[in-house]
Amino acid sequence: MNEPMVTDEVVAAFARDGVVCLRSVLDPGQVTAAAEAIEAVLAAPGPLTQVASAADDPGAFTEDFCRWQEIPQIGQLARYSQVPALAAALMATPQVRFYHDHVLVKEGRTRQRTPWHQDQPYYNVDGRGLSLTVHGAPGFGYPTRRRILSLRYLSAGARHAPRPWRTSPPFDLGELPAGAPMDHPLFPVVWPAVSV
Ligand SMILES: O=C(O)CCC(=O)C(=O)O
Repeated sequence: MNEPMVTDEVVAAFARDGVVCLRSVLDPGQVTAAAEAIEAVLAAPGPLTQVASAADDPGAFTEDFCRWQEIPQIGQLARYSQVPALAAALMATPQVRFYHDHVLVKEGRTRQRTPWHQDQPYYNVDGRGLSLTVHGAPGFGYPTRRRILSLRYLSAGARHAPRPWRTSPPFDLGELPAGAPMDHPLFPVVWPAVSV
């Protein structure tokens, strides 16, 4: 029988450090789907796309957000892969909502560093969650392309925290009050798994 990927030790490490590395979460077909999704995003950038590198950068750093409803591979991976179950186990939460997808591509030779930061100021949520981990990344000095499909999830403890500034990504949540659970069609429940 396969060992569980998220053991008690892994949960404890995640609670302590805010980050763990889980390998082979996606099968080869899903990795291919993620690569196709990134190509589709680059071929047809959405309204939230941004280039975070300078005009004279020898590469480029491109980001895009919230494409899961248009690009089926992202929706499938975000909602119906084993990722939501792993997120639930790591966050030790009885329910998980999908928050948003984030595609980050560093073209070869880009000098654009990602400065050390944490994501809480970007987000319209408070409560127990993932976004307090400090992270950063160097440029990408190789001739190839660095590709990331990042899937973000919310624990049951996440609460709406409207900000006076533009969040990243920005969300128009209408009348959802401050302090309310993130019960909104933009953030579907993905764990416990729902049938397709
Ligand atoms: O990978 C990077 O360059 C930046 C990643 C990042 O800041 C993020 O995912 O929030």
